[in-house]
Amino acid sequence: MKGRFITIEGVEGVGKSTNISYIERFLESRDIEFVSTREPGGTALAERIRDVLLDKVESSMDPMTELLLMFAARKQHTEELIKPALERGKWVICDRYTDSSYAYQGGGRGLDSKIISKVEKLTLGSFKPDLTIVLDLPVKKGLARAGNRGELDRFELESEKFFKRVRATFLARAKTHKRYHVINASRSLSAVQGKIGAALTCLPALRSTR
Ligand code: Z5A
Repeated sequence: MKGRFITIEGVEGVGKSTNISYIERFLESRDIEFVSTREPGGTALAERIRDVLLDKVESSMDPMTELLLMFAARKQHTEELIKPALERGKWVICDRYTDSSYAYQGGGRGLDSKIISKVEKLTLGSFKPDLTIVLDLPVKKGLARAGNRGELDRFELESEKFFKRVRATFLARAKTHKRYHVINASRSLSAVQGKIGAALTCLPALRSTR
């Protein structure tokens, strides 16, 4: 792939959207063409699956159904948008990707990570991000930051315990590979963005711009 694939992860309210805007400005200032996208979603079909996944009417959704819908949306998104953009040399910034499935459907819902890994291999093969930024924040702080945004979706209705398991899974996964950069999102926005900039310049294509 000619472009680079960057994902940004973390529990609710850690500042993913806010910091994606920073990454966009960072790449613009270096004349790097990029596409910003999100999961679940990113294409017309995947956004329709997102609507089902987030709809609180679907309170009886089985965890395995939820996992398969996440990967169905991801497969479509990856083949229709992400890979073609990377092949054209564009960078892709994605708000959540496969690590969220390990954290939410694995850590949160209790599905075995080996099963998730099988579904990942079946749908994506060995395709993975080049860089994954995990924004980390105590769950209470994240929920407080995200609060007051109107009606809650199916995930936002989950308990603090659920989100603590999600956070723990992100942190455990981040220890397994050098593509992860964990950033303390409790700090000021400028401090967080300084760390994100440093993580970006670790990518081979940007090393010379350090
Ligand atoms: N999901 C899943 O289960 N499995 C999967 O495989 C995938 C997803 C891909 C999609 O939600 C849901 O799908 C998600 C997991 C599940 N559910 N949950 N929870 P989403 O990603 O679309 O939405 P979200 O996670 O709920 O994101 P969010 O609430 O929009 O949060 P955010 O983007 O991380 O935060 P933000 O909007 O950038 O910032 C929140 C506020 O904090 C805002 O007012 C900022 O100005 C402020 N902020 C940000 N940084 C700072 C700092 N450093 N200091 C002070 N204030 C700050």
